Amino acid sequence: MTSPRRHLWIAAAAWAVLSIVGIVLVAGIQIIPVIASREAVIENSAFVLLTIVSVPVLMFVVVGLAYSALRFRANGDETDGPPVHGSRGFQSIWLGVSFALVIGLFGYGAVGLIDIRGAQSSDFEVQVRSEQWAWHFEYPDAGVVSKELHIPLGERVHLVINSDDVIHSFWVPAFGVKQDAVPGRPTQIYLTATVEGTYPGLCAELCGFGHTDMHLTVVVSGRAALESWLSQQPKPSPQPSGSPP
Ligand SMILES: [Cu+2]
Repeated sequence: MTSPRRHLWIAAAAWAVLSIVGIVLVAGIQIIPVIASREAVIENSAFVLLTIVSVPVLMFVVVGLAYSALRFRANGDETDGPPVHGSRGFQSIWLGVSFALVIGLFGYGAVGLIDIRGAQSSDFEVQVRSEQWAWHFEYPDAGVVSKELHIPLGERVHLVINSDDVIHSFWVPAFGVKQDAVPGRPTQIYLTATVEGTYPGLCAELCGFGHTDMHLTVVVSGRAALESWLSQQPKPSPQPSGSPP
C-alpha cells in the first residue's frame, strides 16, 4: 500500500519532469508567424512567456487528473468517498502562486506596453484614413496621398488613424500592431519596422459588406527609396484633408 506522501512525491516528480520538458519545447518558439518590427518582438516575447507559464499549470491539472484516475480507480465501488475538507496550507499556496503569476505577468506586460507606447516621439508621420471599404495614407510632410502605406526602415513611425464612417481596425500582423479607427476620434500607433519588405494588413473590425476585402499593403524601405517613391507620387490638388490633428 503506497502512503499518501509517496503518492504526492510520485505525482510531483511526474509534474516536474513534464513541466520541464514542456518548457524546453516552447521556450524558443515564434508565435507571431512573421516578425518585422520592434513591437512584434516585444509582443512575441510576451506570448512566449505566457505559454511558458501556462505549461506547469496545464501539467498540474493533467497529472493530477491522470494520476488520480489511474491510481485511485474505484473498481465496482460506487459509494461516495470520505468528505474532503479544506487545507489551509494548500489554499494559501494556491492563492499565493496565482497572485504571483498575475502580478508578474501584469508587470511584464506593463513594461512591454510602456516600451511600445511610452515615448510619444516619432521620425515619420502618416495620417491613416479609413472608409467603407478602403484605406488611404496621407504623408503630411510630402503632401502625398497613397493607397499603399510606405514607411522607412528602422525609424519610429507615428500613424494617426481616422475613420470617415464606421469603426474599422488597422491591423498588420507582421508588425504586431492593431488599432481601431473610430469616427471622430483619432487613434494612434507607434511602430519601428526592422525588416525591409512588403507586408499585408487588413481591417480587423467587421465594418459592412466589403469588410473582408478591406486589405492594405505596407512597404518598408530605406529612407532614400521612400523619399524617391514619395517624389514620384502625384500631388493631390490642395483641399482640406479632413483629418483633425
Ligand atoms: Cu472592416
